[in-house]
Amino acid sequence: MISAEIKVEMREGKKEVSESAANSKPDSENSWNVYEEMRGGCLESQNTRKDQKLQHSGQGKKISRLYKPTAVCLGMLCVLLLTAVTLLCIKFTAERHQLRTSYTNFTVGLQRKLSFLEKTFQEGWRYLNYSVYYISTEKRSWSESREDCRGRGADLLIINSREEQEFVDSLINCKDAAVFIGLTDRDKEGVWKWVDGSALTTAYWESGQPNNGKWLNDQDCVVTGPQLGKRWNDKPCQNFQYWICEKKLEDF
Ligand SMILES: [Ca+2]
Ligand SMILES: [Ca+2]
Repeated sequence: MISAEIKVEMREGKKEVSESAANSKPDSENSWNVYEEMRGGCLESQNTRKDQKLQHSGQGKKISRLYKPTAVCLGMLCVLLLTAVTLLCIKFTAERHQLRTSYTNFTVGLQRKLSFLEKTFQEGWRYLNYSVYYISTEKRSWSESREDCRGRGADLLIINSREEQEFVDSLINCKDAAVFIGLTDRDKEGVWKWVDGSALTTAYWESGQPNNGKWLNDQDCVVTGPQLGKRWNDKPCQNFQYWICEKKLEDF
């Protein structure tokens, strides 16, 4: 009995083995499948990398296209900045040169004026309101007096204000005499004009003057002096008098 059961089990076992063998494939076939799967994976991987490379290449071209105008703009900006800086440098240099020239001219002018004032003060000129005044130390006719003033780069005094009149009075005081000024009616009697051609507007005549005297000559030239009360008197131009010159500082 027992041996019969064993036989049955052996037959069944053999059958299972044969079925199992029939169901199972050979190892070479499995290896091929694995190879095919790996190859497919590699190809897929290669294709993916190729696609990525193409994508990167496309992005690179896009970036390159964006960089070109940016680079051109930056280049133009650099050129503009360089031009602006150059122009500013040129302008700054020109202005500095102009400023230096102006400063030099101002300094030279100031030194010249200071030298002039020093020299004129030494010669006896006195200063008031951008004018200097000189009273002669000798007496001459009106024409000779004017000639002397012109030789000094000046002219006979023109009185424009009471302040100037009083200043001149203070200068004349020590002379104890009247001095010729630049006022005359030689061209037309009674029409008084200053030596610069301007008409008389404000006068400081002594009482009773001008009277055109007429003892020997017409009185056509004016003198002023503190001893004359209201200061001015017309005198013969041929008379010998001290005189006063005026030089405006704007003239030198
Ligand atoms: Ca006269
Ligand atoms: Ca007179």
